[in-house]
Amino acid sequence: MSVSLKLAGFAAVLALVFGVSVAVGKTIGPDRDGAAQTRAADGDHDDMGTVADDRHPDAAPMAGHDAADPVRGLSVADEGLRLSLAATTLPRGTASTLRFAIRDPDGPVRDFEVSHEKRMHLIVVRRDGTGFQHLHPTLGADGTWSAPITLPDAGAYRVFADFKRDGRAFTLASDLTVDGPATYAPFPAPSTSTETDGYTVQLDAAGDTLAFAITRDGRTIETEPYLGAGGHLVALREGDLAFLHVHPTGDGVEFETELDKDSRYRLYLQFKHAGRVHTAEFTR
Ligand SMILES: [Cu+2]
Repeated sequence: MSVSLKLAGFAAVLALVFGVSVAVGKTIGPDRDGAAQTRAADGDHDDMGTVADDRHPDAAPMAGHDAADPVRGLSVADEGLRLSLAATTLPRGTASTLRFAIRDPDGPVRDFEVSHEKRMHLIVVRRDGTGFQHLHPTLGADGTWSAPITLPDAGAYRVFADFKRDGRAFTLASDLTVDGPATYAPFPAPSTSTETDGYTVQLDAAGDTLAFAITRDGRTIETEPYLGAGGHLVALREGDLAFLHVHPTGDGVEFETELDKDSRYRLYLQFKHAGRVHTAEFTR
């Protein structure tokens, strides 16, 4: 499978960043051509044509753990839909607006389904796993999604659009750059405990099950419903930022995952308590 020069260059940068070789068989390239030229008819789509063929229409919303397609977020286009960023660079440290559309061959798509209380979930994270943001953009009449965003650090970011349409869950991703000097670090060392906003979050991993215990001032807290679940877990794989968005198996914060045993992941657990959403990060 041929890869464009810029993709090869991009892969080289990734290899530098993460110190690992990068699989380039799938399209993970920057969407630098701009909105005007983005059409699902180009090579990206063909590359991915077989991935989702067996995805069942009744698949669970945003089913990152869908057995048919456990790895998501490596492609800018899939099944005729393309994530098209209005701009591929944003200024550093200033309030700005991230605009994008999901396009099919006829133009911007507007008929999204509500999944976990929203029609679009947008994850923005720097390539080294820092700066995680989970946003809920608003859809304009012309099919353009927009979300206010501030990116304090320069660097290469990954933008994941997580949505559902025609009963199918999609995670399309594209690259976004914030110009300026950037220093990247590998994922932090694996840990089973972290602090966030005064909460202590413990990770108890057993096989494919990831259970979290959340305490504040030494007392266990029960999470409040957040987007229709007791918690949300996003896992990003080191090396290619393959994306998993997992929802709890029950009311609590316990998740069934299909993490690749030989890879490291950055985990982002989001939970709501006392009316606010908190994010706890782990390396697994
Ligand atoms: Cu969301």
